[in-house]
Amino acid sequence: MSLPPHWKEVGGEGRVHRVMESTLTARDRVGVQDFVLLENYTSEAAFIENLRRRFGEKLIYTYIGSVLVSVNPYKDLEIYSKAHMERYRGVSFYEISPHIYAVSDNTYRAMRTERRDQCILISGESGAGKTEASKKILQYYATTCPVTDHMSTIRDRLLQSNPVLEAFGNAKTLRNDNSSRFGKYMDVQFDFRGAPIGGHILNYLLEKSRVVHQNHGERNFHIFYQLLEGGEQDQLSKLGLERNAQKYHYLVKGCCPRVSSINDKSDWKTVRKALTVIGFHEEEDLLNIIASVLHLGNTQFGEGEDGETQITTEPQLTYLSKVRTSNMNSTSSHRLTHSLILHFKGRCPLSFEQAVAARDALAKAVYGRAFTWLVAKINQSLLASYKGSSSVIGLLDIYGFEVFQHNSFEQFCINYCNEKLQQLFIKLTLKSEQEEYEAEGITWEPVKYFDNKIICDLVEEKHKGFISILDEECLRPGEPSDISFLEKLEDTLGGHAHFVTHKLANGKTRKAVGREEFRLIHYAGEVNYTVNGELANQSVNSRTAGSVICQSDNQILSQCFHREEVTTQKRPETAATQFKNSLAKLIEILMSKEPSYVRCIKPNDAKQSGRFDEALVRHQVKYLGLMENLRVRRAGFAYRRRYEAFLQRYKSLCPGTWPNWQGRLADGVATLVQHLGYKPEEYKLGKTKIFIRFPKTLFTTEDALEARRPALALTLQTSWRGYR
Ligand code: AOV
Ligand code: MG
Repeated sequence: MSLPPHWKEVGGEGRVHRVMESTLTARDRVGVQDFVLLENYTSEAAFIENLRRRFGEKLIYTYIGSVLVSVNPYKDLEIYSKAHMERYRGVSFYEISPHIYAVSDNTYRAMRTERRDQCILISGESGAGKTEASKKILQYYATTCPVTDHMSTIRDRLLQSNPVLEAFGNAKTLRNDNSSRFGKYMDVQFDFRGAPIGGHILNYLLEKSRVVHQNHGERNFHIFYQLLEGGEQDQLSKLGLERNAQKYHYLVKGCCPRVSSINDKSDWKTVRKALTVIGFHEEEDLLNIIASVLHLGNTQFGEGEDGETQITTEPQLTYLSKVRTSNMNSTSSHRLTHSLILHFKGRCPLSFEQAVAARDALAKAVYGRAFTWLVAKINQSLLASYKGSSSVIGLLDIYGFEVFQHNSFEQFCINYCNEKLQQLFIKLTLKSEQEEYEAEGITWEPVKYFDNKIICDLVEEKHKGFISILDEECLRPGEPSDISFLEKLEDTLGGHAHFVTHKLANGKTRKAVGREEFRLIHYAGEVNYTVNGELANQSVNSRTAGSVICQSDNQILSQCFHREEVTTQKRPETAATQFKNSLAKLIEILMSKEPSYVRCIKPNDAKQSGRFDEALVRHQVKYLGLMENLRVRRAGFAYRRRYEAFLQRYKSLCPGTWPNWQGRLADGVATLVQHLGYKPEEYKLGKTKIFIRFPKTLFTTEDALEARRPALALTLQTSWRGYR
């Protein structure tokens, strides 16, 4: 088969030719591979049908302009080999089928050519494939970027940080056998040659409640089971542990010690190896902490002779005091007892329930701090020694919008985080569209969309936002109360279009919202949050326990609990304010970079391959804001293409431009589209690009191209992205 001469030129060195022949098969062209090409782009049904058809052909990736939509296949597809990675190197989006590697590569090239920091924001609900996507991106860079011997250490550490963080921060939930229970933002730093030279991780809101409680069918964090299954016998004996998860109260709440898809024993080996690669020397201290949490969980309380609360499980206490100080003595043991059973304020004895709560709070605090410490440790190992100019690509793998039967403070934070990210998405997408129109000298036509800023304000506005009210209630003298908090919320936020309680304006009650609940109308849907225990959670203060711990000989623990923090009289910031501040910082980081988006979708709730549950997908399409995204993308002009690329592709259709156009590119394109019969309302010519309003115009031109070259099985109708 002889190719039209101009095809060899495109992409240079015959790359496009090779790419087209080897990758775009008939199967690849099922549906449209860019949603902007959908004829009926406002139809949600057409959107879902396109996803479904492609998913049926194992085509899990589809674009909306520059956004990658990914549907979890729940099976290993043969599309992640080194050969696949090679295929995506240096190739434009529109030349090849959609892939996470295309996003990885485009981002990398944009960073290198424009010298601008990039970030890839991965979102989607639990189990949709966010973490897998972020790992694939990292693997792509690790494999395709140039590295020297010295840099291979950093590269390996970047890769190995994953198994460690997953062991400590992931757990089996009902939705995902390997669910990340923390948010993660990771910067990968590249030098001027494009080699990875360092990294930095920020972690967000670890779900600490899991340390002491798991819902039915769920587990605690993987690391506990890994240690018990994989740890050597003498190691376990030293830690006073038995090789049986059933023995530990903190591990049996979910009645699910084993998971068929998980091999704790081999995962333990992987984690140990990863810790070695990271250059970790505090393993003993770390194991001590894991063990101490398990011992804490087994610490029981009873009533003493005078009705006071006592610890009834002596062995645990002995062990715990050992953890803190290597030279065990009776004072330390005594102090810990006190920290557990005495209230730090006024030293009043704790009731049985309070002692249990204090114990659990201590376990959560210890684990949470150790996790943060671990992240800091990994960051040290990823610190670049290189001081020259560098650029970064940030990867954000953060929890998606969540709605459960009962939603608590943790869901509130997660959903608030999603509001902020949606806000960022709206700002940046609209901003970049608008900027491009302006740069090209084309009139910007405002796009209608729902701006969720109103909900962000509801949560975070100074003095009258949700978090301010929560802080005020927690900082008020006396015990904070859930009821008065709810009343205050009502006083301040009642009447807000996105805030609802059980009280109706006419004095009646709304059945759908309980008395201890409030409802937020998020951009993605309505969620009822239970206030019950909210404040207790917020003001739980493990200061007494902390003050004992900060004297510990355990290196990790003493670094985790700083003395000043536990001796200060000031109440610490509430968890909500801390979270708000860390989110604000995250948004600032993201705003300073050029974003790319990966939107992950979960096809069914059964973790099954080949099953596409339309209702479930529709729900996600809605709350990921995909239709909105498409609408914005299509609002003005569906496509834009640089003049040279447009001419290159279609010049054979017009005698005036074939075989080569000699004049100004813009004039060449004008000649070409005039010959093709484009109507004035169908297109606009900018400074460097042609903007085409409807896909149909383009399809007609594509059809004409194909009619001219029947031998070339090429349908850019499906692959043409027209972006950048
Ligand atoms: P998540 O990160 O989005 O959930 P994961 O990335 O952990 O979800 O994916 C869940 C599971 O789906 C994985 O363990 C894999 O078994 C499977 N999976 C995901 N993506 C792929 C893929 N591209 N190919 C094959 N299998 C895949 V959560 O962390 O729960 O929000 O908090
Ligand atoms: Mg995850």
